[in-house]
Amino acid sequence: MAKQTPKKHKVMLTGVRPSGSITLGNYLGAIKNFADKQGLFKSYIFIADLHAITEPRQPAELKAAVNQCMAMYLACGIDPGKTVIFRQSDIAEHGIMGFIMAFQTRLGELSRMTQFKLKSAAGGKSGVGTGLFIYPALMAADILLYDTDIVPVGADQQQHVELTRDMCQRFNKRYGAVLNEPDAFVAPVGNRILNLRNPLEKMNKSDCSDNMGTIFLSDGADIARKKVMTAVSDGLGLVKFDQENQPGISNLISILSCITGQSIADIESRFEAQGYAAFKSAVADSVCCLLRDIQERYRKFNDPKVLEDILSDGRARAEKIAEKTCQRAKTALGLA
Ligand code: AQP
Repeated sequence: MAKQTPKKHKVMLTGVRPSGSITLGNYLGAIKNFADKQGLFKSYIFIADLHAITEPRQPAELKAAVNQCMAMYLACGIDPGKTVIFRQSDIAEHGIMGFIMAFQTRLGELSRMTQFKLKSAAGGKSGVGTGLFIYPALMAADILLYDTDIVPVGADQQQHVELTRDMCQRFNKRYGAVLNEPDAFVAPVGNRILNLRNPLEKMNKSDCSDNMGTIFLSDGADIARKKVMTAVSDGLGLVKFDQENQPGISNLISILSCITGQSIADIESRFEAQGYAAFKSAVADSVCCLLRDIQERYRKFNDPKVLEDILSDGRARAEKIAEKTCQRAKTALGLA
């Protein structure tokens, strides 16, 4: 039986779909946490382009979004010297392993996924593509192929990492200790950045409020400031972290805390006697400063030759690991 060999280093992996411009939610919920920890683990980050085709897209737009995502990773501090950066569709094993993992799950489990329920309800059942239903199996494959131990994700993806653990346990129970069981890392603050116009909804790449509820990492300073200053608040006039009664203000506190590293308690006391205008202005300053730094680096890295070289190196390094794990799974199944 082909089993895992013991590892020298723990493995960390995450990915973002190139399904639009990267948002402040993607950054604070996943990319920043990954970048902060990349030296501590054997690290892999990928551009989840196969996940981006769960909905139909213009091919040219997808290609452009892949390059943008790649340059944004670098601009957000992902260091190719410490992290293997690759494009999911470059590694054929994601497709094979995704197919294998699809057979380790049940219709009931996939239908219970909150994101499937929310997005299918919004789209109307008849218009829901199979991709939305089945993609957690591909996500499990993405994670398991690299013997991943830790997956930094936002709260919306935690359930899918838990399902990955279930699939992994089921596979190992049937076929031996072949796959490594991962854990999600969900940061205590910033794991669910909310839409600035509707703080009951997650901040999404596809924003229904004329994009005024979502801060994109590519936003100019004027527009980003306007989005923060016009963010929905409440009539209480208190800068207090209370997600139930003050979701909009609590969201802005989380954003400020994640960007500056100040604790929630420190932020509350700093703005205790000040109104929302002063508080929002401080949040806007921190966001604009972050975006300015990211965009400066983005301009530096957005060179097709540089990006292609990094991706081709990442492909070679990721492929070696993915091939081995996939082979192990195929052998266990009797396919090799
Ligand atoms: N609002 C958020 N707060 C915290 N974390 C978030 N993530 C996404 N939105 C937030 C985390 O970012 C990582 C990459 O997510 P993705 O590529 O799966 O993004 P998505 O969920 O497809 O993005 P959107 O913005 O929700 O896109 P649409 O509008 O196309 O559905 C993940 O770790 C995710 O948890």
